[in-house]
Amino acid sequence: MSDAVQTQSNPNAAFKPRVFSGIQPSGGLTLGNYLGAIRRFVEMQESGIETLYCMVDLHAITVWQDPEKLRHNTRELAAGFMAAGLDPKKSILFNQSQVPEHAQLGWVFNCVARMGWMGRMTQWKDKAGKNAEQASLGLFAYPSLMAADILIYHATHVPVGEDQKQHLELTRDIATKFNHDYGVDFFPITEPVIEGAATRVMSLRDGSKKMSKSDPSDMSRINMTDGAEDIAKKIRKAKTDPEALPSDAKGLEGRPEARNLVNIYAALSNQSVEKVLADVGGKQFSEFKPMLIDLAVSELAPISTEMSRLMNDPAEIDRMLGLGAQNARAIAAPILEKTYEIVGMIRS
Ligand code: AQP
Repeated sequence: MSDAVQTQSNPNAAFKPRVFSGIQPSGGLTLGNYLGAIRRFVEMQESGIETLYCMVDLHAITVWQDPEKLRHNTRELAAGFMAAGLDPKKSILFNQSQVPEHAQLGWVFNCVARMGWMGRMTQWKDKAGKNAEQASLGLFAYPSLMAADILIYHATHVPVGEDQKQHLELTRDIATKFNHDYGVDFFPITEPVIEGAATRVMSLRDGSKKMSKSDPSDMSRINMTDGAEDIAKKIRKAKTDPEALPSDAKGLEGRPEARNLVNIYAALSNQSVEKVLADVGGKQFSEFKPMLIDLAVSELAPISTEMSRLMNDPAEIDRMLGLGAQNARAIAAPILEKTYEIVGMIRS
């Protein structure tokens, strides 16, 4: 069992350990998704806990998606999952819209969650910006559907990047309020698993902004489909400062771009930041960047090659997603039925 699952205090002793997480097919996968989420997904899969990983297409349409691109991105995300080591024989891999119980439980949670809770979400504020009146209702209610994604499986642990911490807290609030309102102990209080040197990979152009698949600048991110040349170009052009690298983590304070590249190096090489700085401290970026390029290419190129191989057979990806959805529904359907019974719906 994963250390993260074992060592955290367990308010969910009555629930079987189960891991759920999802990624939006709202663009191509980035190095941020890979280091912050997918690598952790693979570790948890290999630890023997039951794992479900979802392409959350219903979340993706909270902002406009071209239908053909959405279909392509969903298949590409499935290919990325498998190329990075997720195995449909070990994990349940599926897309959200094929499991209607997510949206059905999401509606119940829309009636449990409060408007004020949603309005405080920083991702809502960032994405809706000053134009909240024009944002979709779905974007506002996004965290309620996310709570349903997790709780429809009674998932006890959710591996995510740092940016999702607030949404996970809200999931816990929804579970707590539901349990309290109906006088039950039905939903677990899910634990986020946020670990590693790269829980928040930053933009290569601006160390204060998260690396994101929807950033308008392609130079801000490394895509999991980028070839060696693009990876090298983006790292060579990544913003830095004129100082040499420090030899301890304290020396990265106030240097967000330097910190980001060191964190990426540490995560890709499975070393601590301290160990990396002990080795590279005193080097200029002109020396460090080629080291990072070699490492990133050697780690990412095989994944991108495998993704394109898998993308040559979209029918096989669709078949795999269909099977995954059936397996997911086998867990979700009884939990939805029980939820409906608890809230007083007639089931005949
Ligand atoms: N930069 C990042 N560093 C570490 N982890 C990250 N994640 C995303 N960006 C980083 C983690 O990846 C998982 C999937 O995220 P998502 O696609 O559902 O939504 P997101 O967090 O909004 O990701 P993006 O790339 O920024 O997508 P867009 O641009 O569409 O909003 C999550 O676990 C997230 O923490």
